[in-house]
Amino acid sequence: RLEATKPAFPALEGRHPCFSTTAVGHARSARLHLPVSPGCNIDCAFCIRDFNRRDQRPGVATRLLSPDQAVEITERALELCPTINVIGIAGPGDPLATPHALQTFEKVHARWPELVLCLSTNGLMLPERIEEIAAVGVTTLTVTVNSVDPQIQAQITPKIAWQRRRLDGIAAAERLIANQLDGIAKAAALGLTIKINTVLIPTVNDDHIGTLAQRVAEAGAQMINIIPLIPQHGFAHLPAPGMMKRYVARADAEQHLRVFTHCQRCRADACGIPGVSDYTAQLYGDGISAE
Ligand code: CLF
Ligand code: SF4
Repeated sequence: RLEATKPAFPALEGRHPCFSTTAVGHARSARLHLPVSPGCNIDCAFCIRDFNRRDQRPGVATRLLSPDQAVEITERALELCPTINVIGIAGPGDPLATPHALQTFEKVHARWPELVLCLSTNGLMLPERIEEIAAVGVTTLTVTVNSVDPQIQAQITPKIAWQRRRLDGIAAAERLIANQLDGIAKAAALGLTIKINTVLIPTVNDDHIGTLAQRVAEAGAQMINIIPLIPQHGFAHLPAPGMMKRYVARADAEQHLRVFTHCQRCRADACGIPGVSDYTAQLYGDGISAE
């Protein structure tokens, strides 16, 4: 595989665990997730957001932090784990549904300009906020795109909140997909490095991965991460995709994009090298109180 020898993103190789593409690059540096974004503006059928110390999955954090508390946590995390190079915001809700994520990035960037800032979003607000995202110093962007076909997307995200109104079904799906592709194109034009996260959902989007990868690549994405479904909530009745389904999905995606294969389905308050070290319990052990 290409990944084993040649970095796809030389400036990020060994500096970003999710944008390194050589065999050793992923385990060289750590990321800290700051759980500052409580709410969401869409409703994915597989998503349960929660605050607990137990679950190892996206959408979960120990507690919510204010932007100022996030700066304090960053300070503590950098002492605990000096290999942190990346500050990510990935929830527990959508980082663009509330203003806290960009306020936090601004504060972190002013204090530690050398750290890479990484944003993960569903993309609904991306076209509207992309200038601001780039201005606060974010350089790596992940957009979760689970389908580019409204018929499929309507099953995955049956409703969204858009311009103070609720959209359902196909109308919701069309708006979300259009904003995601437009947002990706705008982010690419501003020079951000863009990864797509796609949740692989058996019987729903598993035959659609090649088409999806082609469309997001055309829009300007450079990499894709296929994340196996955790069957829960509205998709609790579906099986998690087996090894063969994951292999086929990655092979389909690889026709169009670099495929990231080291994802650990991180919590929204993760701290350390994904899959290697975890400082979250130490970080939240005492001190900073809930909002
Ligand atoms: Fe965090 Fe995501 Fe940035 Fe990485 S995680 S915001 S791109 S710094 Fe990475 Fe974790 Fe997988 Fe995400 S392993 S869940 S892909
Ligand atoms: Fe959950 Fe993210 Fe979907 Fe919002 S966009 S419902 S936080 S998975």
